[in-house]
Amino acid sequence: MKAIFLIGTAGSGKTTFVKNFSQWMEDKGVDVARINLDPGVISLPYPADFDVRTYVDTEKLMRDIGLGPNSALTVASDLIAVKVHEISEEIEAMGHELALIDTPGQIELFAFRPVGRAFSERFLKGPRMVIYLFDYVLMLEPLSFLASLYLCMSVYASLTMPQLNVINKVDLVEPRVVRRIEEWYSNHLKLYEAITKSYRGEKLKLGQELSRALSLLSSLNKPMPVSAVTMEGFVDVYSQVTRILGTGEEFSQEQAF
Ligand SMILES: Nc1nc2c(ncn2[C@@H]2O[C@H](COP(=O)(O)OP(=O)(O)OP(=O)(O)O)[C@@H](O)[C@H]2O)c(=O)[nH]1
Ligand SMILES: [Mg+2]
Repeated sequence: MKAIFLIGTAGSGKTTFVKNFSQWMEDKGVDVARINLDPGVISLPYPADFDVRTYVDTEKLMRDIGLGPNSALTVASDLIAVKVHEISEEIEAMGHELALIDTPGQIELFAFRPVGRAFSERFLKGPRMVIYLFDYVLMLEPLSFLASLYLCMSVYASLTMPQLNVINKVDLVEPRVVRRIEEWYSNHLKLYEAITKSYRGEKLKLGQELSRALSLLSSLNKPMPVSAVTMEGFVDVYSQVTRILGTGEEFSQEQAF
């Protein structure tokens, strides 16, 4: 079974994306399993074929060990990491073609803890990839745009799976904002100019330094605009997913992006 992990900052739309993209793919005849790996979610808007909350109970961890909500989630995340084999066998036995996997709101709980490494290396038998969701709301200012790119790159560095980067919630922003963000991404000089216009002092210095290092991020694919709500961009996402997962062969950087 092939695997797609949805990763992104809190509220970026991972769960909505899993709900609507799985439905969209099913309508195209793809046999999709909806997998919830978020131990902290209260309710899900899609019928999960597998729900990690059957393996770990975050509220019980809070009650029994006296943990606060965030440390209970980190313990839950580490408990899931040691169960990767068991979870993988259970899902593989369902015999679906593709697993679409929802991950926790706090990005670090999955991407930067042992669970991320375990799932990126040992989950299911088929090829795996990440769809990384940027959120337009966090990319409107030059410095927050840069912070978003560096976070995306950190996820790639941590998991080293082929990563398709998309910017979600395009339905909420005006076309000129979409164009501006595309321009900052493709033309570093434009971003440098925006930084120079927007900031003074330490922020200006930091922005200039960070934008100079942008060339280091050239291995990131240019993020595609999508909307998990209106489904705009799903066709393009699907064609990239097919390209990346299609062959089932070992991926190389060139194949991935
Ligand atoms: N307009 C619009 N709203 C969206 C889109 N995607 C998600 N949302 C909204 O954003 C909010 C958060 O969406 P979720 O799907 O719960 O986001 P998430 O990343 O799973 O959130 P956490 O798991 O809490 O991190 C909800 O109110 C969604 O309806 C989108 O493409 N467009
Ligand atoms: Mg969610």
